[in-house]
Amino acid sequence: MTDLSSFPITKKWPARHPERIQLYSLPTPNGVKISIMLEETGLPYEPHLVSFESSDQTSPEFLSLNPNNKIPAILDPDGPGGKPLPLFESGAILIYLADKSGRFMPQDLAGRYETIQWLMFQMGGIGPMFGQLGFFNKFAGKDYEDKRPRDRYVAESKRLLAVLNQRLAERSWIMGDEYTIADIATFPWVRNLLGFYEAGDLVGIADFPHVTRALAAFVARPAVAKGLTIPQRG
Ligand SMILES: N[C@@H](CCC(=O)N[C@@H](CS)C(=O)NCC(=O)O)C(=O)O
Repeated sequence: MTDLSSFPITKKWPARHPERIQLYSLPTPNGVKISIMLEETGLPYEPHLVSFESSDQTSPEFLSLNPNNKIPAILDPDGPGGKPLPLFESGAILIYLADKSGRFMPQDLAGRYETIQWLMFQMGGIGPMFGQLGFFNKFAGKDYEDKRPRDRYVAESKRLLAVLNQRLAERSWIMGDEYTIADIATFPWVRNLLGFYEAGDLVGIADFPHVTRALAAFVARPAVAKGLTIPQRG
């Protein structure tokens, strides 16, 4: 019987199925990357809701797994060498789950590095820039009189969308015919930009038809539809 009791996070979020991957998350664009990946691979997992309303992410139990107080995080009872592996940062978790399942990552080394390159493009570009645009367009930053910060993130988001649009002009997915973790990382953020952040017109999304076509194919996948709802909000 797997025992995860030495991990303090399991005191706040007890593992009912300790033999399964424990997911600590919330259905945000970073969180759903991992629930979608888990749904796509079929790896058994147990989701736990980390509520921002009750500041769960800054609790000592959560910080014991991720000192950076951000979701998503996982605890795999069956990590390398059969030992439990705690992991945070969605890009690292996606690579780990791709390696564990043998899915959604090209088998050849050049293809692997190219996929990681586009994953990093999302992690270092699309995620942080779209996130700032959301802040300045919809949340607290929208009341700032000085529109220069907002305009800076609009311009940068447009530039990133143009790069992605060009990449997708002659490919179904970021890596071509093969759907990979680069897509799983990227499209939740594009969806959020157009939906929750209400920034479609602001970035001129009509100028990026290959992006919207791939986004439509992404959200039509059953595993994506399911992953977008996990963990269920209380
Ligand atoms: N680079 C991190 C970013 C994670 C992140 O920003 N998570 C947000 C939700 S999308 C969060 O947990 N925010 C809570 C907080 O900042 O207190 C990753 O990709 O895992």
